[in-house]
Amino acid sequence: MSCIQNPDEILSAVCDALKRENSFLITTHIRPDGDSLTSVLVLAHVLKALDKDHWIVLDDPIPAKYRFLPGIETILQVQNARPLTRHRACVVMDSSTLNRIGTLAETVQKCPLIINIDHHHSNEHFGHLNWVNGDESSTVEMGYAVLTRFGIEVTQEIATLVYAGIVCDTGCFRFPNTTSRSLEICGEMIRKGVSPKFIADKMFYQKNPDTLRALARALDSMELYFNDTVGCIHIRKEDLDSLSEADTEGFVDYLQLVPGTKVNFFMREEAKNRYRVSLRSKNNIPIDEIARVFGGGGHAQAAGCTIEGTLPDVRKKILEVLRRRLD
Ligand SMILES: [Mn+2]
Repeated sequence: MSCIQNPDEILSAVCDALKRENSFLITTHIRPDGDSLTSVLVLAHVLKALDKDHWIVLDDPIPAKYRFLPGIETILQVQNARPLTRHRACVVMDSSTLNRIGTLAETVQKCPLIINIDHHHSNEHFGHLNWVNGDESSTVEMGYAVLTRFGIEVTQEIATLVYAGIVCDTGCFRFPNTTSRSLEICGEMIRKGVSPKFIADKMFYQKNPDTLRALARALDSMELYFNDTVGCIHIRKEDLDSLSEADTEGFVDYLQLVPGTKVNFFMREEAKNRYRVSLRSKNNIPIDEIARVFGGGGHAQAAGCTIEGTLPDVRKKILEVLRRRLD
């Protein structure tokens, strides 16, 4: 475990390790999102510029809405990427625990050097080198800091990745993690040729008709609890047709539009008696603590977990934990 605390010192240590080692495995958490995907792709640009052997390997497939990201085709699925053991160093990005990277955790654990780069407050510092800063808007912003430290030219491709990652993790610059620094970086990325409309459309404002029908069914299930401070919606497996988890991402955010709600959640039936729960908090109730009660995690304002049980059971379990927190 590293004992370096100063963010600048740790950034230097990360850069030194990237210069020193020659073969890297780069990975991120399961259910990859815009920040995790852009983070690993930006880091790959750094390693490419340094002329290092590197592979990006993920446990889960890439959701369709992120396939526009430049370089996304270079990301390998774990089953197509064996053998992985020859890598000297492993960079894990945007993942608060080693378990969150899924089946790859076993391979990574055997790696002589694990570099952990993340912005989750709850990060478990599982690396040999841990650059964890909960005040960063996104992990891609940390990747961008590495890139600029090496003086690597920001191409339009890189700019698209950085902008997209920040937009994703700040919810289009709405979440409290939006910093002046993130906006400055995004301004710079626009100067490099990024189209804000193109990226916002790709990530947030393009839905196929099936997704909108599913959204209508989910919203129709809306219930409010505790004097209308907690909202919840759900969707059954049979109403999902072929929709993926990425398609229903953001459904919970519609509950956030109700002014009086403090905490909102969306229960998505994954299998019989198993629900994926997305939680959102509007003020100072750290929702990741609630998710952690059920073995999940995330950020203070946005978190998730998987809970076993029937729909009423799952709802009751969450409401009970929330009741204690809201008192
Ligand atoms: Mn992130």
